[in-house]
Amino acid sequence: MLYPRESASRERKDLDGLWKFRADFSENRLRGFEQQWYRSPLRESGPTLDMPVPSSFNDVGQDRQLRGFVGWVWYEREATLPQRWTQDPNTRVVLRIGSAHYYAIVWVNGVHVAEHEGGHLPFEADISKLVQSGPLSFCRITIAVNNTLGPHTLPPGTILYRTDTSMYPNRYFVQNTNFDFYNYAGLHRPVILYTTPTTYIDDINVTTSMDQNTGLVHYQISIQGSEHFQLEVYLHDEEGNIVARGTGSRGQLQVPNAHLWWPYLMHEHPAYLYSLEVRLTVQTAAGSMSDFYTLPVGIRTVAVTKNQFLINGKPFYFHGVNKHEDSDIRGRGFDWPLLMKDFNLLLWLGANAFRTSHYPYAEEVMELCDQYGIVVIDESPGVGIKLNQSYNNQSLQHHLEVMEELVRRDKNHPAVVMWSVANEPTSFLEPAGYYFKTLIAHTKALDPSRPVTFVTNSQYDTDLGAPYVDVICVNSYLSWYHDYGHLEVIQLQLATQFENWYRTYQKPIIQSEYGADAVTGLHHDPPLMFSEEYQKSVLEQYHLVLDQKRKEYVIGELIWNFADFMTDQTPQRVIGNKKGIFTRQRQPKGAAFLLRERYWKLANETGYLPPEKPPYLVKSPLTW
Ligand code: BDP
Repeated sequence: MLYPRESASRERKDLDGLWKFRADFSENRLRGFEQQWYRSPLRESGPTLDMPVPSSFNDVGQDRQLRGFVGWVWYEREATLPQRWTQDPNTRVVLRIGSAHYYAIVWVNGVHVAEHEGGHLPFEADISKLVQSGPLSFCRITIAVNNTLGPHTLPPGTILYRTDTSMYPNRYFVQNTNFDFYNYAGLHRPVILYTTPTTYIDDINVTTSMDQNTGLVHYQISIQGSEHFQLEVYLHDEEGNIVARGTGSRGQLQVPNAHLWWPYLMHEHPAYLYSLEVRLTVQTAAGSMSDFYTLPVGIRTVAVTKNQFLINGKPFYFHGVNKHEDSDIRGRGFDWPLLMKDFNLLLWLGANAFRTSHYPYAEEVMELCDQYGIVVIDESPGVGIKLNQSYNNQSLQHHLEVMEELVRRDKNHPAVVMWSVANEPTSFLEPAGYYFKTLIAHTKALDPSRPVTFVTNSQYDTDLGAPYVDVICVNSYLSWYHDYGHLEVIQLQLATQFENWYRTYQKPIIQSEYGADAVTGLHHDPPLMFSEEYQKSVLEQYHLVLDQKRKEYVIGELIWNFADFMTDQTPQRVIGNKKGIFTRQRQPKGAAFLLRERYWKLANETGYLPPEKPPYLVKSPLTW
């Protein structure tokens, strides 16, 4: 699925801003459907709130009930359309929702146009007929979103009905989940309208390889709307020069002396991006019609050996973070200032990679990773898969579809070097073997160019999914969830962990999570749990072992977590998880400085070090 970019043939209208909003507090949560709230403007069926989009609805208001609301919420907004969109029969008008968590139903002018399951991937509807059928120059968009998670959703969840009326009110229920982040909900990413001609470039698939110094760009383009068309493709370098050209819907472009796409801190000129300009021409009875789309292309290769991860044939060591899409007030809502702050912090830290724990991130994030050279392990929302029933056919089928949507969306990003199909499933349960075998094989069939993994916290000798992964990604919280306070056991336990996994599988290993909570500003020396000193000490102990094992088969370390983040309320969480090396407001704890020293040292050993660390960036952001 192509990211909606403007071009000479495509326009885009952003629908960000305040939408009308109502949560359906009726007992069965179905009043909106019973009364058909989509039929007429929302204000006519009852009171509405103003709700920003993109944003989670949870933390914007002062209402505790709305914060924790489970069920259907209704969004609505009217959009005025340019006359050409509504009157030109050669224009196709598409409504695109970047992310609606979790299940969404969409109506335009009261007519059902789309339904989508899954909160982290985009979906769209062709609404041309609807907006071109009358004299109207505006349309009313209604989106009902349900955040309920069940045994077969991704992530899974359970609704617990509390029936003891001596303890709970009538029909009382709570949403339970098996993951450690708040189930924020709403329209989390941009909602837009865009146009294409009625015959249009539907998808482009690019893979790259190298033959000596010649870069090879293999492309495949799919067209919708007509079978009779001409296609021309031009590959431009960063200066805008055409370096290769081709025709037809598939082919191979050769780029002599290609500039490769290198990760941040691995090369003097990281993240080199070519642009693939695609021009479609169709002859119709009414004349000729064109569509133009330009896709950024990074030429790079990825390969895995039994103890290395190779990018462009050179060993790559992941030194980076796990993130969340999470911040004050907006929850999981997309926000440009926050995004830039996060990237500036990654550059400052000397991080060259992150994992999209525990769901796909916004497309704008992936674009920035391409541009800055931040390598991505792209994770599906397969988190919290714990119960036996979450391995059944219905769950597997949905998981396979989610991987299809994810690969379709992110396949062209050079920054994405590996897919992660899940995080910390109960992969020792009997049905997990078939489940992960099928899921990983399917993902590899969708994209043979990238390795596939899932992140485990099971034991090396009982994990039934590990035989199918290309890289072992293992999480451990030594001296945190057990041996509380006993920093002295970390080195031994970690070395044992690595040796067991490597001896069993002979595959490279990433320490995909490790860390400790630290409440910012809380100090204690000698270090005690929850102090900044303890967090630093845990990391130091891990680093001693990582420094030995990275000479052998450990190929990366990703701290848990980049920043503090919101979770459900439990006695273990003090307004969220505090394992961030930055606070939720993105201010550094002591551990951030420790990691910065380490990451720059690692970069110095393994890559190219720019003359000065950021904030003096390698390239000025203004030119990016
Ligand atoms: C890991 C999970 C992560 C949690 C972390 C923690 O993968 O989502 O937030 O533990 O407990 O098990 O801090």
